[in-house]
Amino acid sequence: MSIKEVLVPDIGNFENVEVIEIMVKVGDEIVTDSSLMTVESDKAAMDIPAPFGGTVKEMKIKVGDKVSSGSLVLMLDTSSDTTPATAAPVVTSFTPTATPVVANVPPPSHPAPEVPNHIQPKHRPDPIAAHVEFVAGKTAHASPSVRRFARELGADLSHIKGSGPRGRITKEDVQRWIKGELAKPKTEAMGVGFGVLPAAEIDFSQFGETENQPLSRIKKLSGANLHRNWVTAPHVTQFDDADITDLEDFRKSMLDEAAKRGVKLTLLAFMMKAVVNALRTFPQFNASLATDGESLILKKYFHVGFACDTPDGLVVPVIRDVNKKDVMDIARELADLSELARERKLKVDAMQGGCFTISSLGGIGGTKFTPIINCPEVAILGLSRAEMKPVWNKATKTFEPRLVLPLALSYDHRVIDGADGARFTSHLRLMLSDVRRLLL
Ligand code: CAO
Repeated sequence: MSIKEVLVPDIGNFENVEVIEIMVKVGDEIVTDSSLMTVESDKAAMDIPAPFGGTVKEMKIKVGDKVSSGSLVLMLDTSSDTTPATAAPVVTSFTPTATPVVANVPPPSHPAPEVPNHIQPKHRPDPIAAHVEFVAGKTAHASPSVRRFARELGADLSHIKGSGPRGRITKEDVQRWIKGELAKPKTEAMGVGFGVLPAAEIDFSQFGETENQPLSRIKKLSGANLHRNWVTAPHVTQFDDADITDLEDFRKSMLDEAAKRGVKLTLLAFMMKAVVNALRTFPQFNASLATDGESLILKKYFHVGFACDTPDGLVVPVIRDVNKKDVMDIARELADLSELARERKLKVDAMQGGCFTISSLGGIGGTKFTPIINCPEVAILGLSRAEMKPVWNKATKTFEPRLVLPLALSYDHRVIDGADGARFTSHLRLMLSDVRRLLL
């Protein structure tokens, strides 16, 4: 066994300063630079670090004691210490390993604190640091360990009222403050940032068997983008129903001819044409908000993306110049791009340059959903499953069975007003109900 004395290092002009916190107790295993205790004068608090590691054998001080340079702190058994000492461990005449530094330099508008001459105001991490924080003309006193604790939890000491001697902030004060902040209504926290709580870390295996399945690259990428789009663009979703009975009859009548040309003529190809017609009529939908938020960049081209479900996740291939293509060409391209996407052969440029996106879940099912805008586009159209429904015919005063397609238009409310959202879907309804207009 090798027992050594640990003394208070040279703390300059600080004489008879009070021990306000002790971080170790008999039996503790400590390493070089572990915080042993905090002393506080009427001007500053400072941490006293361990000059070397070992096992605490005996404490020679207690909270409230007054100490000066050279005071005996504790007895340490250093035989188990493997950590390098920060200075030669001369036990009886211990030389401090680091010069105490002022961690928080006051802003120029406030008077400089009186600090011992040899304490240089420079920023450096502990181990020995004087801690006086000048906030709005007053000092916030807290020991380095409390300060560290507050920093780890993101607590701002300038907002915390100390309940310790001379208004010193204690760990309990920090905990109380954090609890208070968490209990505040979320809207208040939304003032700065999003005030979102970190996700709770839960070990689900405590409830039953689990398996960890890594997310695909596409899922990780699209997830991050969807999250950003969801929180940055204020979404509104406008719902509408389009009568596509005649359109569907027409599509079916064209299926054989399309098949002869090697094309599967789907509803989505017609939707692309209807969307381009609506984009021409409402140019603010074919736009992106400039990054400074000061202007709208209107696009004179009509590239339309479509959400494509692949085994690896969602991708959005883009069909270029839809306005210059007929439904057969569009249908062919839709099939080709979907196949490439599902075979993971889609090139990056085939997913770039979109002006507007269509997300169709019609082939799968569901009555309604609210799509997330594919920013920097400003709107997206969701299609759900078309169904036969009784629709009132004003002329004949009867209900007629009609094929009704549910539309859901999500738009960025910074760019598009609610009235325009409703006009856009009404226009789509009109286009889709009259195939002649659509193909003009
Ligand atoms: N209502 C009723 N039936 C519909 C329909 C609708 N709105 N849309 C498509 N269908 C039918 C088609 O007519 C087709 O029927 P047949 O096989 O009898 O001809 C069947 O559903 C399958 O269509 P499809 O899905 O193969 O073709 P599509 O052109 O409609 O869609 C694509 C292509 C790529 C959009 C689709 O395959 C897909 O991936 N959809 C998922 C998109 C997605 O995940 N969106 C969610 C994004 S938000 O997370």
